[in-house]
Parts: sequence; C-alpha cells; structure tokens
Amino acid sequence: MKTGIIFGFALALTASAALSQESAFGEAQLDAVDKNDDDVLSKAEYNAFSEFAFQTMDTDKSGALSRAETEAYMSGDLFRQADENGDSAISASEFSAQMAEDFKAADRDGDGALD
Ligand SMILES: [Ca+2]
Ligand SMILES: [Ca+2]
Ligand SMILES: [Ca+2]
Ligand SMILES: [Ca+2]
Repeated sequence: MKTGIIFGFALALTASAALSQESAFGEAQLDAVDKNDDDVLSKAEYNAFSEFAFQTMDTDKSGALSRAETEAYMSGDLFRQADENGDSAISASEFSAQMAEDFKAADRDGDGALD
C-alpha cells in the first residue's frame, strides 16, 4: 500500500468523524464518502470529499492547513509530503495535488473510480 492512499484514507476518516461524531468508525465512513451508495468511489465523490476534508481541517478558514490544524489527522511525515514548497502549511492547491496523486495511485485500472 502506498503512503498516498493512507493519507487519503486518513482524511476520509477525518471528515466522516466530523460529519457524524457519534457513529462508530466503519460503515458510516464509507457511506459519508460514497454518496450514491454504489460501493464505488467515483472521482467526483472523491473530489467533493477532498474539499470537505480541507474545509473541516482549516478551522481558522485561512485557506491553508497549518501543522496544528492537521495534527489530529496526519503524521509529521505525511504533512511534509503534502507540503510541496516546505512553507509549513498545506495550501488548497497542495492539498488537492496530493489527493489527486493518491487517487491515481489507488485507481490501478485507471477507470476513474475506486472500488
Ligand atoms: Ca459511489
Ligand atoms: Ca488554516
Ligand atoms: Ca506549502
Ligand atoms: Ca478503478
């Protein structure tokens, strides 16, 4: 398993937890991302989710994620991996670049969907 998809999945857990604090991890998380409930994660669903995860973590609404904002969700290594330009913040474009990379890595048959 590549680091990238772990990054993506960690964020998936993040957003689902934020959506539904009382749900146990598992089914509820997949449901939160798989909007049309077909057990396949389309690129559109993934992108919508990615946007949501970013907004959820960007608590001061600065348009970038500081280490403090992401501390509960990702390790220092993952943070540095996503922080392309090394300014100690993950901008929206760095975030979506990392998410896109993860999607590509996970979509091994290249059909634009994760199943
Ligand atoms: Ca789906
Ligand atoms: Ca922020
Ligand atoms: Ca950066
Ligand atoms: Ca696929």
